[in-house]
Amino acid sequence: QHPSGKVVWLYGLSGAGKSTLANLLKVQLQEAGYPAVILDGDRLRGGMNRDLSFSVEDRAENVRRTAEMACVLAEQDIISICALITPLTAHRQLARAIAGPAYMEVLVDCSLEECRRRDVKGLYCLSEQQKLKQFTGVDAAFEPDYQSDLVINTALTTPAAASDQLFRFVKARLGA
Ligand code: GGZ
Repeated sequence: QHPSGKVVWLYGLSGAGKSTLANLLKVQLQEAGYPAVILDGDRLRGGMNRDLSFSVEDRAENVRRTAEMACVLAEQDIISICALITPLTAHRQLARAIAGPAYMEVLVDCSLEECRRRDVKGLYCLSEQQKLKQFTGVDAAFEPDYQSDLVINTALTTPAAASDQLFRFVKARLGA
């Protein structure tokens, strides 16, 4: 039984706002006294997962490793905020299967057009110039699921309001 260990799985397109939301949620949880850590896909791919590509199979392995890590942390009453694109329904099913009842799935929803407009890291531009292959939403599949436990549209809310909504959702799941 792990009463306060949870796995908050934020998924969505590159540029949808996963990392921003993860950072804001972490601060709110910590201020409320809950130990929380961020497992960010982009960050982990720089080290632990640097052997992985963006093929469907390697994305699954990326998800598997991250979910296993989150599970270990949940067993120690830590809330893991995972921020990975996790593009396919099968990828999210894998994360859910690993994390079990601790898992909560949050779609960080934002249209491709808006992500392209933001283009925080210039990746949409690179992909347009064919300099980046298998880019999610452009030439690699993305399957949003509007039945996810929570759906937050970051084009329609401020980061602060989105984070408040997410914080309330997680707190309710903690029974707090
Ligand atoms: C998607 C890519 C790609 C391709 C590099 N497709 O927005 P970012 O930059 O900071 O985060 C993205 C990150 C995606 O890694 P994940 O581990 O979250 O993806 S997955 O869950 O699908 O395994 C993006 C950057 O890596 N990036 N190339 N081709 N994102």
